[in-house]
Amino acid sequence: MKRTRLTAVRAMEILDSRGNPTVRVYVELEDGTEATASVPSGASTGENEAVELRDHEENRYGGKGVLQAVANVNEKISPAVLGMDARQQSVIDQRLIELDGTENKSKLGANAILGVSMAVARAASMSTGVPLYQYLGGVGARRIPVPCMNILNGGAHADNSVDIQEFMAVPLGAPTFREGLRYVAETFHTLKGILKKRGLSTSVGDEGGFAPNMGSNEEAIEIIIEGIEKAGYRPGQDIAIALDSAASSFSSDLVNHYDLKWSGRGEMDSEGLIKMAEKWVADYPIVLWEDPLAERDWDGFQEFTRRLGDAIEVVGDDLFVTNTRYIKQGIEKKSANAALIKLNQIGTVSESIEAVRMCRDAGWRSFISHRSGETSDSFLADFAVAMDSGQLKTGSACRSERIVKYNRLLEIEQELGDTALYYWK
Ligand code: 2PG
Ligand code: MG
Repeated sequence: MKRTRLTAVRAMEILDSRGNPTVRVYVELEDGTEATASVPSGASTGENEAVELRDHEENRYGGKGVLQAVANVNEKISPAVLGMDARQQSVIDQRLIELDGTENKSKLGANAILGVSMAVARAASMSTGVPLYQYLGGVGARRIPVPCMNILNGGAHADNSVDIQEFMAVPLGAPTFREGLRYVAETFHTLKGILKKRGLSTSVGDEGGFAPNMGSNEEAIEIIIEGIEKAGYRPGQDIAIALDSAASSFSSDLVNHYDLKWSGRGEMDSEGLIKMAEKWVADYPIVLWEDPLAERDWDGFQEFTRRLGDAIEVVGDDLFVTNTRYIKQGIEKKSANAALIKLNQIGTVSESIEAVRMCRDAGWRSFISHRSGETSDSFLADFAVAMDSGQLKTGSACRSERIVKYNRLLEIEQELGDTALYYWK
């Protein structure tokens, strides 16, 4: 009999990749296992995300301290879960949800709750001697996700003249994850050379993608295609392109009014954006488009999916916030054909798994994602393999908080040897 009961649960305040405070949780089990987990933090957040509890004490970290969330772990969550069996993930997560008692985890904070939820999963996997991806995904978990590498940043993630938040290189033609990672890392480096040659900035945005001032969004796509070719790959066949518009960040009413303010292209309605997207999908090798419209623009999403959903993957991020309540609506209304999955948008490992399950049952894809504020925790890599989703985004080929996830995937692939699977669809 494994001795996997929780004997200690505590938290501390650490810094994320932007230098803002976040929560790290430590748990211990009866058998002496010790595990930690650190919680990420977004910048372009959806309004229905679970609440990230911040102290709002202006004289500490500009109000961004998380000492209250830390205290909630130490004083409220710890006494409620001590003695519970770490292998009972869903029971523990349910306990956390009930202890909080609010719709959006605003009482204890999703940052406090998720830290505990992740640390419990990790501790249970360590104690049982099963790697985290297998512990969460079962012995059949052997598909390594295609790394959708964010190589150019704009919007709220950068200080430049590009509206689209993320331009990703998708190595869908590679035979293995290791090769796919090489394809896109080489493209990243080649792109740097092209930008340099043109006198454009090679400084990077929050997720490590370049953030140059381009003449237009189209020019940004074209320079990426040039990078793919110059690196020796065939655009569309070896490496395709994925976009995250994060359109809520340039919509004043979040419904139908958009202003492509960073590029200066100006105002348009949903129909204008959809027409623009149709042209881009016809002109460029785009295979996936996340948040092409704003988070309250359900009609726009529906129309976008009606017109482009057969050609590309349409992903809802701010629209669904990893919440089955909204994903269900999306499935009924055919608002998309995939959901982005971010653990801290919903706040527990079990609810994130539920969101993935709902997608799978509907024939949708799930796209596993980091946040723009990250930590050195590689949990996401194991989670992506466990969820069998076949696709993940975790930033560019620089910044260690991104690379640590890629490196963990390399490890998993090596461990699986010839049994590892890698394919786009
Ligand atoms: C997104 C994410 C992650 P943030 O919009 O998809 O890339 O950004 O974490 O800032 O919400
Ligand atoms: Mg997004």
